[in-house]
Amino acid sequence: MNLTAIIAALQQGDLRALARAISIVEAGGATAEALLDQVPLLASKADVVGITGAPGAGKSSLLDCLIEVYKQRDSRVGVVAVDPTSSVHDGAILGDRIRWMRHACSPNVVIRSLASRGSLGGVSAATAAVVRLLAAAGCRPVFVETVGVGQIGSEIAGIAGLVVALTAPGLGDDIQMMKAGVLDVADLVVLNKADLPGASALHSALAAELEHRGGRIISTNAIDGGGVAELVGAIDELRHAAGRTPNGHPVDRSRLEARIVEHSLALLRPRLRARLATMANLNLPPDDLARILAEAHETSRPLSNP
Ligand SMILES: Nc1nc2c(ncn2[C@@H]2O[C@H](COP(=O)(O)OP(=O)(O)O)[C@@H](O)[C@H]2O)c(=O)[nH]1
Ligand SMILES: [Mg+2]
Repeated sequence: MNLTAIIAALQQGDLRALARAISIVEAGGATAEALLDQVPLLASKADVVGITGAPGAGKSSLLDCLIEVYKQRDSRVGVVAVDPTSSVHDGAILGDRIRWMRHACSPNVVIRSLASRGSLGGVSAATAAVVRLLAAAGCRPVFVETVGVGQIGSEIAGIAGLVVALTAPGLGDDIQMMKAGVLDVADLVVLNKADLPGASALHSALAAELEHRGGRIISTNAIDGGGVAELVGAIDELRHAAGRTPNGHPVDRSRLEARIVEHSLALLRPRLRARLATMANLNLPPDDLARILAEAHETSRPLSNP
């Protein structure tokens, strides 16, 4: 099958063609580029919902509940689980596979795990490409699970139109840390493990913080499904709202800016790394090197003001 035929088949919803296309994209190189050139861009980023949070917060468990709801609907649901810390053979991804196995025979569910140990700069590019393939094959929405630690967590904002940040009691994921990172790009905050001690105090503290920002918090229990209906309602509402606003985002300006910055960083990171690799000595203080790198980048590509 040539690339055009693969894409035509996947757009008809052919799962084997989809699997084939994903393998090509994962292998990378010129064939991957040629294939992606022919895949339509996402019509609306509101069709991509990012679920981010620290390891162990319950992202995969909660996604299991969400898949159960969304697979009952007319459209297909997609899940892309990205774990930059594991390889496909590691426990984390294997655990997700087993957990999600009960959905595997449903023609309405497409699940894909991506492992990308050691190539942080590549996480968003590979993920974005696979997400586009799933969307082209009719998945609405595509959920993307990413480990929300530092940069990787906020990179999701460049891919997803809607970002759900997950936390749970006892993760040491305190509010100061969330404020410094993921709260800026989250459209919805979920406090999972609502059954655990400390959950209601954490809920109140997060709610107080979010009140300033106009954000919303929902408590869930991924084990018994508590709060899942409310979460689905909120996700649907935000996706619907996103579809109606001219710029496709239901967010205020500061969040939009945070999102654009994250996306730009994701694009710049590999270029800066490549540039750094060509620099002869790295003995200067890191701050000076960073400044030199940033200035060199600025002068090599003047910003035009459209
Ligand atoms: N008590 C409790 N445990 C949960 C809940 N959600 C998930 N867990 C457990 O927390 C652990 C980590 O969950 P997992 O979904 O793998 O987290 P992830 O790393 O964020 O994907 C697992 O042992 C789950 O069974 C919950 O709502 N309550
Ligand atoms: Mg997980």
